[in-house]
Amino acid sequence: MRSACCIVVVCAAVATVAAAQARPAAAAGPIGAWTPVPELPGMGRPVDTASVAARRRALAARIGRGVILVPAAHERDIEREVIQDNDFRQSNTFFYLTELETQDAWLIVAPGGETILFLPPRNPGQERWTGMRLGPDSTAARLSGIARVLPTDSLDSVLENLALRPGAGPLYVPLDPTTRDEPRLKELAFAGRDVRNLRPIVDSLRLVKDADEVARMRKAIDISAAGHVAAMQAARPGMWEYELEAVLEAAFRRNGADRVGYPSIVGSGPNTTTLHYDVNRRQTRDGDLVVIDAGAEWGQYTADVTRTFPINGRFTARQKAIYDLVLATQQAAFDSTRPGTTIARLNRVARDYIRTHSGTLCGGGGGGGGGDQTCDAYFIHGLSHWLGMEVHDVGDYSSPLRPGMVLTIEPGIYLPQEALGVRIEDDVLVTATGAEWLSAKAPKTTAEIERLMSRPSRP
Ligand SMILES: [Mn+2]
Repeated sequence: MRSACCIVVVCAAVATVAAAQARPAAAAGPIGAWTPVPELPGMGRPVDTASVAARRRALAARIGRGVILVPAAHERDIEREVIQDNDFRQSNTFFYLTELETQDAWLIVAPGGETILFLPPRNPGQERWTGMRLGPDSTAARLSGIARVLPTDSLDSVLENLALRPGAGPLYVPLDPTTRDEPRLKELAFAGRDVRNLRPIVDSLRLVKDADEVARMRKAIDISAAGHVAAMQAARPGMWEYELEAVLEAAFRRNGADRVGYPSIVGSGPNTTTLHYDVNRRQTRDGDLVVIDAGAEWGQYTADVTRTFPINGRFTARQKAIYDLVLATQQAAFDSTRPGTTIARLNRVARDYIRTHSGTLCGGGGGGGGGDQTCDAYFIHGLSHWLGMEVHDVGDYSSPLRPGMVLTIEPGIYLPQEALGVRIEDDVLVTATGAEWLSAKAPKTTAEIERLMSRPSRP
């Protein structure tokens, strides 16, 4: 399941580039453009067959003895299920092991990594409604890179032969909200089989992204940066928050985003201090700051980027003082990001930085002159979370960083008495020697933001 938000609330929780991003999509082409595979449902994207095979082998090696059984997500009934938000999205576990956006499929990975894909038979009458589906045939074998593809009605007999014979070892299935109502899994569990949860094992593999995953994330993040740039350029005092949201999400879609990774947060003035404000109904006023916390999803992976900017294009001295403190805090945390450290340690680095560099910027009566307290008491959420197929991605939060992990770094200071909140959030890839900013294409210094906003584009 995806989180509906983008900050971990618990405390455990470039101008030239910008100009390029701001060009009309037609000039450079959409960022998320790809070559569709007409034979896949929804003209899906090509499967990186080598990457998914490597993930399945890694999973089988981790498990040793035992058989893995994973269901795909099901078609949703648009008459009865979540009718305002009814597009099909594959289950992350199934996607991780197949990269197929195919409904009602099943996957078996047997000891040694032998893989069998089960697909429902095609139904031409139904495809008039749903569009083409992948069927159990040689096309599916070619596109998935899985040689053995069988119809779903043979799943039970194959499973009986393979997994349920004596000595076969446990049966690993994902036990999570997406499979809670899966009758087959219930039957296996209630039949007294040795059924174990696959999720913790897959989730630990998902912590370190492979090259294909990083490429997908870069695309989602570049699309998101283009959206933030578009929103900044469109901003005018008097605009409604939802107008900014529309500009932002139009740029996401124009650049090929599949959907938003989570509901976009567009908070102005007092709403900048509400962490998960996503109502987006207030009219902005001259002098407001705006916090936009929004990420596009592309190829099943999501970005999570926050920018704070003045609706009129100019930071006040007070806004700039708070902003620059948040920005420097983020840089301090980034400078400490390298293999071996932990999110908890980065959190401490950020808090120490705010405490020792904020003087008496916060507290007091507010109103523009600063106060009598350091600002760390106003940094009320966690610094970082993992990022991937989920905005708060899976995996153990105490894991020391390793190359290939992707996390957010998102300090913020929120002063409700001044209607002044600043959050800056970037997505960061851990490298062999340190870290790489993935979301640097969204302008971030006050000078960069003011420069961008002084060259507005009329949408
Ligand atoms: Mn976040």
